[in-house]
Amino acid sequence: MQGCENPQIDPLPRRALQVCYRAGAASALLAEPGTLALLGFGVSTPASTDPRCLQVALETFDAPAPLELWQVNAPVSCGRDGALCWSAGGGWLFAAIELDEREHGGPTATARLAYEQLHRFVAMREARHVLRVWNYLGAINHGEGDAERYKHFCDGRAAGMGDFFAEGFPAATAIGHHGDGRRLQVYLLASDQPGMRVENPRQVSAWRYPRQYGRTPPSFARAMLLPAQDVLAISGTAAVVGHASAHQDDLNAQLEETLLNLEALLASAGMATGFDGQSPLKIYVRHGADAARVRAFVQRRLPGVPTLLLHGDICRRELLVEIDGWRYA
Ligand code: 3EB
Repeated sequence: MQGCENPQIDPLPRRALQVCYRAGAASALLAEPGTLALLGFGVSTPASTDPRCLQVALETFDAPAPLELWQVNAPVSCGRDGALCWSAGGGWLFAAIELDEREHGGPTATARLAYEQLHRFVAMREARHVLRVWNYLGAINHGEGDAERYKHFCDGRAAGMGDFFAEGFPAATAIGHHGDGRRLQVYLLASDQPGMRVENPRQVSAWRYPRQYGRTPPSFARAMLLPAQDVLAISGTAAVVGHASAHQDDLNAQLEETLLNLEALLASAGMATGFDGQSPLKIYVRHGADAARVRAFVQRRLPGVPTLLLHGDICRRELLVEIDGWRYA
């Protein structure tokens, strides 16, 4: 982890959501005012039963494993609703669900159920505008062609969404974890005001991908400008140009292409170029053996940016790396 500079110094504006990586004990971070969510990575982080805590099933290459902290400038309430955990405050909502495919009949039915339950819950809340979703599933590339598990996930996700996103999809990430292969984790950020979707002019919008990538095109926007705040929530971004994967087997070229895509997104959102100490990024690396090269790239090309390196499979087999995160104006 590269450091998150003292995010506590300036008081948060009233509507703000602050995301950063922090070292330290989960209990202390949960006790800070305005903590909406606390995400741990891998098996090494102590689990907590607080509904605001989620243990993400991706191992990190960073030691000690940092925590991702979401904070708002308002009192926070939280609870559980069936398999779902949630917290809310200041017009923001965090909701998470974890399901075991063995109990729900495979990846399609499980993704469908996860999205139906999230959709049902969010629809009852004031914060009903889903801005950003993260999806972590096991063995994402297992199965050939249309039988690949990611394709089944895309089917179930679209079915579970129903017409809830008729006005446009949220920003998203979908990554394969190396934990218990039947465990699906989905968590989201919603708000009481809509955000603004941003697409990447260098890329075909994912929901318009041609048939060769699957029966059901992936249901996500490339990025989302958060409401009432100059913050861009950036979807999983990889070396996809047009609709094709670029630079097969070339890690550095994929990383450079991914940076070009990230810069194109910033431009498309009307933001200045570059990332800085306020803009935490996650970098998903397919092969553990590539982690050192990815870290060297990040130090050279994204100096001073808080980054978290995670071991995860990208939904197209030829893609070695993917980046998502936040850009604060
Ligand atoms: C891509 O550009 C890479 O299925 O939710 C990126 C972000 C990708 C989100 C998803 C997939 C998803 O198509 C893959």
